[in-house]
Amino acid sequence: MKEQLEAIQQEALEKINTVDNLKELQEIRVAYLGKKGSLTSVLRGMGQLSKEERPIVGEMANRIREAITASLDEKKEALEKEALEKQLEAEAIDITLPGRPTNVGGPHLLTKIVEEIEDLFIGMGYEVREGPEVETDYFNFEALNLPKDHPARDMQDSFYITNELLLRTHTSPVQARTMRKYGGNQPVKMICPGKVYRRDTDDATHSHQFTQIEGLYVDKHVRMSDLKGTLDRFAKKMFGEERKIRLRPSFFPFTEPSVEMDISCKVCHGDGCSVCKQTGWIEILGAGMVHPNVLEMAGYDSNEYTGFAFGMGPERIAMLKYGINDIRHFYTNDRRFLKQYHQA
Ligand code: 2NL
Repeated sequence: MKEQLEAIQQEALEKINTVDNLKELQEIRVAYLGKKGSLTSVLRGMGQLSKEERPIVGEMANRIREAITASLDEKKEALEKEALEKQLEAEAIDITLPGRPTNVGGPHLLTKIVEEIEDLFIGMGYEVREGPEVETDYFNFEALNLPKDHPARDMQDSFYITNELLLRTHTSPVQARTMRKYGGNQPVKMICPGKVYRRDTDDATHSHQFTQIEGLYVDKHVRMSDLKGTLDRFAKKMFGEERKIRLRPSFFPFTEPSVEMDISCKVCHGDGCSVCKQTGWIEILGAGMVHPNVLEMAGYDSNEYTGFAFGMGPERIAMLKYGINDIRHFYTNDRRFLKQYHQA
């Protein structure tokens, strides 16, 4: 019986040694130590042994059972560890891979230019006002000294919605509305940025929809020199303190006298080059003293109140400032264009 037990031990330990998976290991456990296992069935035969032999064989059987159990447990632990390591390796994440780049957006160049201009005038005491893009014929034309038969109405072909409603062709109606609201007895100092619409064929310098910023300052004793000083400050802040301005006589139905403002050319400093078309000057905006008719229609006594107004196109300002040669870049939203003007 002792030999039998020893043979079982040796056989079990060898099998445990060579097994390479948990399933077979469990089968070995059952085959030797289970209810019908070989060690168990040998022990069942212990009743046939003599009294002297029984404790010796019993002690031996216990030792063998412990040895097999220990070996099984050790192997189980080893196999489990191996399986865990394999799993961890298979599920490993390579943290050295570079991450996916995130695209960070930013304000459109036009938005930034408009805000820069706004800030500049806020600094001079102006308030920023907005108004409707669908306007009445009255506020878009009539209130700005452009009566129904005025030839200037043909000058700017408009998008009409009904006989009385159209897409505004300039932001002046916002100013006309504001003057009307202040009732003719309070000063007005405002700028109005916004989208405007004209029936134009789009090309490098024309767009059927573009942006305008107009400014208006109405008070007692507002003079042409106030306009000139304000525009000079604006031009130098926007384009550089070394820039000069000049005013040329012009015509707008809503201002009298009317002027156009040029800034000195940055490229040639007045000598003449291709940027300024050999003139040394670049046109920036239109302006003038508010026409008495416009003041009177808004309820102001034009003998007591005077004012100046100006209008500019932020697209043009941005094009000059950054050397952009096509206004359509502002509206086609090619990211290669847009991303040049914001930091990621
Ligand atoms: C230009 C010229 C201008 C105005 C706009 C204005 C508004 C009121 C009264 C008088 Cl309510 N004038 N606006 C005046 C002169 C010129 O714009 O070339 N804009 C791009």
